[in-house]
Amino acid sequence: MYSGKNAAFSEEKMKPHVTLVNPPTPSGSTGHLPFALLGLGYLAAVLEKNHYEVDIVDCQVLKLSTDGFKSEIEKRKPDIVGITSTTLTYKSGLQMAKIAKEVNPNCLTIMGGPHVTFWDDKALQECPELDVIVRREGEITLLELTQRIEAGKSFHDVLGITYRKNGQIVRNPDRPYIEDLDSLPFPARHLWPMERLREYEDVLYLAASRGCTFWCEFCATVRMHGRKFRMRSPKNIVDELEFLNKTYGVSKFTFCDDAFTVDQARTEALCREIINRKLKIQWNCGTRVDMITKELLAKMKEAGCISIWFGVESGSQHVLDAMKKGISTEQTIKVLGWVRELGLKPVPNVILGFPGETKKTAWETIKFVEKISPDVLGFYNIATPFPGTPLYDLVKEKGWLKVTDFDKYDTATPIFETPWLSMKELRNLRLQAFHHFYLRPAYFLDKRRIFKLSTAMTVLVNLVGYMKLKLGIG
Ligand code: B12
Ligand code: SF4
Repeated sequence: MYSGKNAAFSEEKMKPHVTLVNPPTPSGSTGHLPFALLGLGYLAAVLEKNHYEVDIVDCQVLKLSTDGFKSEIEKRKPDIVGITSTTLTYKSGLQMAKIAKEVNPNCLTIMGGPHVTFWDDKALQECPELDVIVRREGEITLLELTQRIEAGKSFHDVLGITYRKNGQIVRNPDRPYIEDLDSLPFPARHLWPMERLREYEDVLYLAASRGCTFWCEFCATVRMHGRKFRMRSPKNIVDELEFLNKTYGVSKFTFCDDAFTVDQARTEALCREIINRKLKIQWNCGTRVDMITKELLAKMKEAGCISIWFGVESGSQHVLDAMKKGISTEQTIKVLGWVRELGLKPVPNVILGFPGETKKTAWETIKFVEKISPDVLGFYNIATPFPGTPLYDLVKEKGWLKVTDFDKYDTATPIFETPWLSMKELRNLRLQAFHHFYLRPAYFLDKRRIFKLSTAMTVLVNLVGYMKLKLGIG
């Protein structure tokens, strides 16, 4: 266990070396193409700005095995190892902490991110090799921890951390959110092998805001980033776009915000800034159907927006209301219609299996999605009770939780069972949803794709899946 004081630093006044780590995803889980994570990128940028030596080991980008990670740590010899984790990467993150301690028992191991923020005490109980949990936003907390280590001082009063003191777990008060997001430097993307990342996908990710004013039952954002929409200034965002465009020659961008257009006036100002600076870029974003107008959509298109993810979630009003989503199916139909009319691509994101869902409501959703978006499918996610969400509290309280292995929390695996829908039924419904979408004549006879190999492959895979499900195999 870490004592909280590091004599070596106070005597020699050395600058601590920090290594930030993105752990691997569990094998078999559905993955996204790797990219420079914004959370780690911001943490690194703040440390660099304060003249600390920092590097990043992204196990997903480098495809590192446990041994590979160990030799990276042996080579870099960090004094502080900071690991990020979602629920899905939590267990592999603990493994990374163990390895770091094995290589150097004197290093300080820290974990942060949207899982351990709500699993802080349990993480410290489950992993003796983990010294500190940083809850919620981490930039200032990690900086203060590093400064304390450098000065050889105790970090026990640093806000926003959970740690051990005399064998007891102590949770310090929360740190207030960073109100002025413009004060943050741009994420330190240069610490990733950018050329290699661009071979996967020539798109860069950025975020214009943090937090959300809504509070959907399945979402962790509000407890994580606050029930308030904090947005960077249009100038600051476009400065970053321009910088990325000039530095990396990239012209395609994805905004990672949960609900990009919550502040519609600012979104409009952002679009004007992009247009005024004559940036030749294309971008996409995600938002809610009740936070957008036809005029704003037109402005977004003019500024380079090409597609928008929508949290459609369900085609059943009953389920939408249970989710406390605060939107109606009519709103979704209307807004996705505008999006198409303007020549933008709407991508619906859907959740199946929320408490209250029945086979009937799930089929309402499947048909609804095919109606509002006959040619593009976002994702059929399984409702997953991530710690920190109201859904997690509900599922625990009702005794419905069946799967506690976080490696399975990939939103493709049923985790809980309700009186209305069994896990087997839910698993099958999700598969049927994909089969139904891709095996419709309207999909594979579509003029734009009928002779494409990728269409033939998609249809074939779904046909095989459909047959297997019918025959009860696999
Ligand atoms: C971009 C994004 C992705 C990207 C990148 C994921 C990633 N690891 O960052 C992709 C597309 C890969 C992705 C995939 C998934 N995602 Co996602 N994603 C997001 C999204 C929209 C933005 C993340 C982001 O960049 N935020 C901005 C940065 C600044 O915030 P941050 O990442 O939280 O980092 C800060 C703090 O957490 C903290 N911190 C983080 N790490 C560390 C480490 C240390 C050492 C310290 C000190 C602090 C610290 O400090 C950072 C700076 O303030 C968030 C929602 C959100 N608003 O955060 C969901 C979110 C993270 N995703 C979520 C989910 C569920 C998933 C998937 C399971 C979905 C799926 N169907 O596959 C997968 C799992 C991926 C995985 N490998 O684990 C959930 C996570 C819930 C949970 N408890 O795990 C979130 C919170 C969405 C939600 N509303 O519930 N996702
Ligand atoms: S799902 Fe989207 S709209 Fe709902 S609370 Fe989360 S971020 Fe906000």
